Amino acid sequence: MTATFSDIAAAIARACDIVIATHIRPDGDCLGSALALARHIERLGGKRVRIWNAEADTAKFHYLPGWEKIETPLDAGGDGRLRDYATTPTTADGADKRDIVASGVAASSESKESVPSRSRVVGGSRVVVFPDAPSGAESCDLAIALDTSTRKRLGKTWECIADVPTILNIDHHGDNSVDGTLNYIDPTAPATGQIIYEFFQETGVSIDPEMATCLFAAISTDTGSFQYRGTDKRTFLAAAALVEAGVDVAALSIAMYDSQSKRQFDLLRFALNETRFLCDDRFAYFALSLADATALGIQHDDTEGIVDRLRAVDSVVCAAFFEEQPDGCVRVSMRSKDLAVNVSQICHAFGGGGHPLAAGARARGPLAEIVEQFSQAICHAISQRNH
Ligand SMILES: [Mn+2]
Repeated sequence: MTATFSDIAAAIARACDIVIATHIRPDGDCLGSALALARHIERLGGKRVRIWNAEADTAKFHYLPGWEKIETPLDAGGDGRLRDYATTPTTADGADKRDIVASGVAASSESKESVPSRSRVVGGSRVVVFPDAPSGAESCDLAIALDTSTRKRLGKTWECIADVPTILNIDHHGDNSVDGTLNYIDPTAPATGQIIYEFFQETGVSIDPEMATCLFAAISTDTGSFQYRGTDKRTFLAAAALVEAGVDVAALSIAMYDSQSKRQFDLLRFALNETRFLCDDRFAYFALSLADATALGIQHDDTEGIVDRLRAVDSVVCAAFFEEQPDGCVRVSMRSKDLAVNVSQICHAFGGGGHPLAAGARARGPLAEIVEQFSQAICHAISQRNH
């Protein structure tokens, strides 16, 4: 069902135990939006609210007030470990029995414990009991997915919230397919942070400096610092109101944009050397093999933003970054400057998606083959554009 802001407010008002779910490869938009919304819910009082992300390391978002509250879904203890969540076959009586298997060196006696089916009836209504609950009494009656266009993008978090009675899906991706109980999708918003800001504004929520900082960061990071298409008067009005509410723009901007590691700089230097141009310099791409990533000592998320550098060349209409993954997949990240070259459509053909001018996919196959397949599709789209 399509939701209005008052539906969202009512769903939050009704709920007692709320989980905010954010996507894998988290960005400033999903985490900033989640933290601002969580703070609002906390201020309402009488509710429990948690923010979940399936990836353990969100420390680079330390500039978002409250970032340390972000948890991995099966690790509410906050020790930073990400646990694998293995599903065992359904039992004869239909109950779904699951094991939690701790991964890595920290595996201990608790590493394999049976947990009951997560869905049960409490006080006449169905709630979900999470397997991480020490007493088994922990429950959740509202899950809010933010900035996430597909269930898959939530990673393991989706498995944990799938049975929650009400799933509220708030996003700005036009191709959102999460299909929650309540859906608020606004593709005209350049960031989920702007939707959350407008929700606060229209439902009379006062925005404190911490919430303002989170939302400003969300909007700034998703609009390429107020540059991308979709950034309009509405965006600047939101930004102005957030600055008025207490954002320290200069300090926040340094934390967001002028704090890359030397390792990331080395990767950029390598990327600039290795970038290839095709299609009369209108398509630029950089392909990073696992061997080169290892040699450079690349860590999770170091590659963020590389593709944007390739787009900065004046002749380039479309830029792509290919990253070989340890699991045999290639992660593809694409940017376009022209709506006639719709990278979301191209990525869809390979099982991915996103926005018309910024999209991604994961394709299985050798790096060189994937590069070739995408390059053909992109060059075809670029050449069609001129006819
Ligand atoms: Mn976003």
